[in-house]
Amino acid sequence: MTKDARPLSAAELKQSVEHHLIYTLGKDARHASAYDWRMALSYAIRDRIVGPWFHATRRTYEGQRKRVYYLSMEFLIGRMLEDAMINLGLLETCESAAKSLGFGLRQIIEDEPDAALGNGGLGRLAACFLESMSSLGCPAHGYGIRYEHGLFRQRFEGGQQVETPEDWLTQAHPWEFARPESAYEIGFKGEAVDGDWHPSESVIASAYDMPVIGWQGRWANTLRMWSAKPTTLFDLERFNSGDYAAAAEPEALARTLSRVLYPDDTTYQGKELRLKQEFFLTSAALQDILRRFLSEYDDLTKLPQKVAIQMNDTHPAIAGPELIRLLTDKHGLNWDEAQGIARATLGYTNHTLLPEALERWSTWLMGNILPRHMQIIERIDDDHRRATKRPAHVGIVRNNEVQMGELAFIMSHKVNGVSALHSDLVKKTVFHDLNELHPGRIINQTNGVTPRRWLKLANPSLAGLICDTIGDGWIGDLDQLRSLEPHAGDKGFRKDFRAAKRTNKVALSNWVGETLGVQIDPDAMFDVQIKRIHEYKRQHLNIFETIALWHNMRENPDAGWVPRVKIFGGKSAPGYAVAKEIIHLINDVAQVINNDPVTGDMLKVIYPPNYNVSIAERLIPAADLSEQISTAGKEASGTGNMKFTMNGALTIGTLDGANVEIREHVGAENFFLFGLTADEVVKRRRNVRHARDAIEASQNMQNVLQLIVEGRFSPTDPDRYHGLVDRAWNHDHYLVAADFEGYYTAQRDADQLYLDPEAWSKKAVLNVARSGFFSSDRTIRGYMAEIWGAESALDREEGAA
Ligand code: NBG
Repeated sequence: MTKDARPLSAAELKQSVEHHLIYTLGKDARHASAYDWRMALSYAIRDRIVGPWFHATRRTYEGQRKRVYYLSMEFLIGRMLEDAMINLGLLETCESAAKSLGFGLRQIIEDEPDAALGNGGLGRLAACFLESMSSLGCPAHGYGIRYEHGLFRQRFEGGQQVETPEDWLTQAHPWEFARPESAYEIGFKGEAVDGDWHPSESVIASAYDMPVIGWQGRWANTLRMWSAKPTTLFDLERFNSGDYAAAAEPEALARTLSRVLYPDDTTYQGKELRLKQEFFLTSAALQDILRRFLSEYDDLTKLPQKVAIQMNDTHPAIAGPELIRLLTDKHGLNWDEAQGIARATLGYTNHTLLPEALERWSTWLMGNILPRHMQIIERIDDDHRRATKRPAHVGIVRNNEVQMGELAFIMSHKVNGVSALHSDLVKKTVFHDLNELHPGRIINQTNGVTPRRWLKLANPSLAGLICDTIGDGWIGDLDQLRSLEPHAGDKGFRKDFRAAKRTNKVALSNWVGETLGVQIDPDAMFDVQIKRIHEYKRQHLNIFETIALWHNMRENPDAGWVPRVKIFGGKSAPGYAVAKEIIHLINDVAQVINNDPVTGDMLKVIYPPNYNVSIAERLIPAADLSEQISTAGKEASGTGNMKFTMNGALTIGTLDGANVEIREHVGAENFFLFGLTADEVVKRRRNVRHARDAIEASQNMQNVLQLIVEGRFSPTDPDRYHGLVDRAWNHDHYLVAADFEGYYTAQRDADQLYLDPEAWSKKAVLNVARSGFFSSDRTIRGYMAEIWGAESALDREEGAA
């Protein structure tokens, strides 16, 4: 712990909160609302972060450390107050200070808006990485966009998803520091002649910094987010002539750039504004990186020794051409030198193989928005063609489109996938040819999640039990969970473990009762699927199984069924009609099942709207069963799957993404496996009758489709799901039918095990004990050693890696 982060007493904290209430917020304690107390407490906590933050920056400069820059269009950070309190070790202090000030800490924590600057796994991974880089003392900056509106809010109307804008920034954001002095001009369009680009449009990227504090407050890095501002405030001449709308045009144009997060996840749309956002983030970050580098060193050829830049997916892939442009056009380096430096500095992480997600821009659009970059891209492509003698079908510019995956690959010294299976498929499929031309460039870094937020913060009852049993070393070194293994055989420990789970289940039941008005039984099995709604993730497989189970329960109500609560959470992209139909079906089915007196408490379906990080923090600790049921070969990794394992849920899943490694780690006997493998999926699809054959062989599947098609769940609109049922028979691209029976059987195996709480909890304990590998600390160490060549700036005695 640094001097600046010395322990703070509750009395000192109370004083600091009072001070901020009065002098920062200008509020009298007698009239303070929850919001005021939250802001005052946040400023008081923020004060404690500033010390370690300055210390880290100083240390990085003094040691001339290599710095890592993580470029990402998304950082799904969620709430920050509790996370900061926990990493500073101030949770108890805050509790007593809150008590003496007369407000409830929980209420204050939950008053904070959930910063939803991301869509799903990719954005949440970036947030876990930031936290781990700080916990490990890896000198790093995150670079992102300060979207005014994060991911839309989801409501259900008549069971259908309705989107409304999210507005986290309408309140002051206490964790950020505006840096108006860090501003860069970002140009678009215009003309490029002989390396001389004259943009016809431009905006200013203006920085906002958020400190990211690591575990035990030993180190803090910066998340720098760019907000777009106009180059000229408004056109005074037009204003004076009375044309107010035209006068405000420059401002409107700029604000649009950082106004909203694109709500698509694993789909690419080809919208001009999106390309502009990507360039806005990338150019601002690179200008800032070069400015910082040149403030310390004068030789740009040394850039790769002191700087590593990671591209989170292809979204910032314009970094290759932009870095070359800055090095040649602005700093006078020659082409070959610049290209070499850029490549040695850049790394690229691929997060998906779905063809609809691979970004490509028409050469017309690229040439129009970024004319100079289009020239550079063509030259990179020509150089690559000449240097590698590649086959004709390989290249960056193909079919009049710029392939961003190929561009990112060719401009990076390392390309990584996010799980062992995924990295293997990256080599065999999307980048097959480039992998042959550049053997060794593709490596794997299996994803991870931070145990500070996903175990200690989200699950205090289990975290407390673990600390009482093996101490608290696991929080900074998750492999230590191994020492829990012998306790799996200890009856007393298992009882405590079940009690911790039950505490979380009771809390969730209460919340569900209060917010959704549905009573659920905390002793039922809580079966949870939370993630974006997508056909490949197969929420429809889950709801089909629910329907089959309900039908069978009704046929034979006294067969000793294991009570279940099926819980869903997740948003669909607004334009994704099939995913929206699945949401509608889940809600329709819930309506019927939850009101059926025959099945009663034996089966409930719960779908809280507006799934986000905070809801995940409630659901995961309360889960018994984790649904990871994607079509094999489609889910690059998954990270929710890891959070469930860490929190003692058993997984029912396919051999997809990181499920494969989870199963290897926890043991095949502690995992409910079903379904086709990635290879089998490819083969099965060749049989055009695959769905028909599977349905004809499954009475369950026939019953399900029959119930749906006859309008059992949509009595006022019996035709509602004809399209869905037709697709199940005739266009089942994700092989729901082929995997259905295996899934149904695995579910019944889960029921059997649940009937024996001792056996179930033994397996659950082993899942926790063997989840150490899935810490994002391990992942970040891998990136540092194998991609970035970066070292921890913390000494061993300070708890470095
Ligand atoms: C997602 C994958 C997930 C993976 C996360 C983080 C995109 C493009 N990809 O499987 O679908 O866990 O990335 O790597 O969002």
